[in-house]
Amino acid sequence: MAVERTLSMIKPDATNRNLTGKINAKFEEAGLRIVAQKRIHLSPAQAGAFYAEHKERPFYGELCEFMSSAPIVVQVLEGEGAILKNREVMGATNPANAADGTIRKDFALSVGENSVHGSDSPEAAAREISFYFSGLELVG
Ligand code: IDP
Repeated sequence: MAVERTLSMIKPDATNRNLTGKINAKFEEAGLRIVAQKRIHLSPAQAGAFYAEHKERPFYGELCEFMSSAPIVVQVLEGEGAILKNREVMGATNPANAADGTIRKDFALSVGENSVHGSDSPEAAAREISFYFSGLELVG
């Protein structure tokens, strides 16, 4: 399987509860390497731009408000099959449906406040990584 990179966000509900280290441990235990990472605070407009593909969905306003409510940690994870592997480590969108041992099962509060984001395709990963990181910030 090819080595891939994927974009991850540790969301406000998790940064508020000081869970960055515990979540990063799950990534590293799964063989995902954190090759870039920074803590930022999105404006509502920046959150809206990141989630533009969801703008027709009923939860879009709530999602943008939540994602700009506190700092987030944005990161690039690297590894074999990293995009799918990260989705597995994250668990289902709704923590009620997430498998045991996943980040969302262990830490998420609700379907909205679900602790992490991960790119869902190679195209999304490329777009989302370049949304937050320049080439100079990505360690080879
Ligand atoms: P994903 O993050 O698992 O890929 P998506 O369906 O792409 O899930 O939704 C993006 C984000 O929007 C979710 O992670 C969650 O924070 C939020 N979201 C999704 N569905 C709902 C909902 O029904 N109510 C509130 N927020 C939602």
